[in-house]
Amino acid sequence: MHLNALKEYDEEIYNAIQAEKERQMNGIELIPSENLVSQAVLEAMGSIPTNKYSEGYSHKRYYAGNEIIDTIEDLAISRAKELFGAEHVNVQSLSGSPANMAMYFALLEVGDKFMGMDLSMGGHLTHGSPVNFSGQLYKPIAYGVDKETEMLDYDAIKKMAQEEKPKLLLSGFTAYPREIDFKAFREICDDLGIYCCADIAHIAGLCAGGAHENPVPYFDVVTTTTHKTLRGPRSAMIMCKEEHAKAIDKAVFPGLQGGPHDHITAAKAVAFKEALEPSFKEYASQIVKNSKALADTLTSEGLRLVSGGTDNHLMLVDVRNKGINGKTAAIALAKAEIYCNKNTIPYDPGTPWEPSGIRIGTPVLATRGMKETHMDEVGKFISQVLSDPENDSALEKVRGDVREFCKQFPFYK
Ligand code: DSN
Repeated sequence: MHLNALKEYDEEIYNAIQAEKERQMNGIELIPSENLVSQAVLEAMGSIPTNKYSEGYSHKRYYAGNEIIDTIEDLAISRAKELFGAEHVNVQSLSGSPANMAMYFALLEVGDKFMGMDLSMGGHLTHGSPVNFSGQLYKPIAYGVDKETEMLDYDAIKKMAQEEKPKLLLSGFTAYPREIDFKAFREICDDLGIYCCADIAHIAGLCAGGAHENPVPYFDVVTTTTHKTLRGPRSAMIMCKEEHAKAIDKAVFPGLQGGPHDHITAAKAVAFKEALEPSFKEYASQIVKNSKALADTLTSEGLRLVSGGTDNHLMLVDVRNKGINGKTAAIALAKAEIYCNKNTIPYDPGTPWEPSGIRIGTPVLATRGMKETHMDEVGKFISQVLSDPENDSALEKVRGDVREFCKQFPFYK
């Protein structure tokens, strides 16, 4: 990475950025919402469209000099449409939470009822949590997973929707390890005549790469971040049916945002071009293959996985049979330079701060070129740490092995 001007002008920030790069390269990154962007995406993010103001939309701006920004935004939109089969795309949304806010603003009135997944079962804060605007401005009804199978029970969701009569049913999760039956959600919404929406932030890359069902062509509104499995810059977009295009665009600007971040729009366009390459299909499929292989190793190491396994990029590991909670597990793993996040599991007797599980995933591993065969080693590193989490010298030994292992998979120069 060439950061020459930065190095010369601000050594403290330069050194911190270099140290973060080293950390990312030395360790095993298992946080399923993270990824590593390409050099081309990085370059677009650090480019001069950042200097521009361009309130409004392509070819209808409130500031002069936006003809080239229009080209950038048009390219991002047309590539996103092609990638997901979307009728309309808003690429100005700044991040996942504002994208969901725009979706609610466009389709609901304050005080309306909608159904989303409980945060503690795998939903997101913006799916109706009481501590979030989505739970404060609207009346959220939370559904969860079945207590036995720890999977979505579509009949139960349907029954709840029939009883509660929400105006909108939201699918899409941050900690659900199974493939979502989007068609089942569509059927429930069709029966009740309600909006059918999804937040596919976690699985967007899997949907784009054909490794997972893509709901965009037949859902009303689908939001996503662009930086998770989609492997783009830290941002978001909203895809919808043409009939909702005006309301979505109005909700984003002027409803919620001012000037779009044009350098990030450029980087999104680059990421979408990458995701349209045939190699992205292999990438999406490799994420899932790695995830299943890692799940197999962890299971054979005696760890319990929520729902018994995974169909996507992530899994939830219930660490209680190691006599620890998710917080202790995540801290011990980080000492060995293996990064994950503590996470609640369905019907967790613990708290969000000290939950019973950890959430791990494989998007970064696949980006670094790891295959199923490497997952055995990754799983065994995890198992070694969780079997002896208080033993600092054992963790130090795993850390050394992890560093050696990671040297095989360089990414940033
Ligand atoms: N914070 C993200 C995650 O880690 O899943 C969701 O926005």
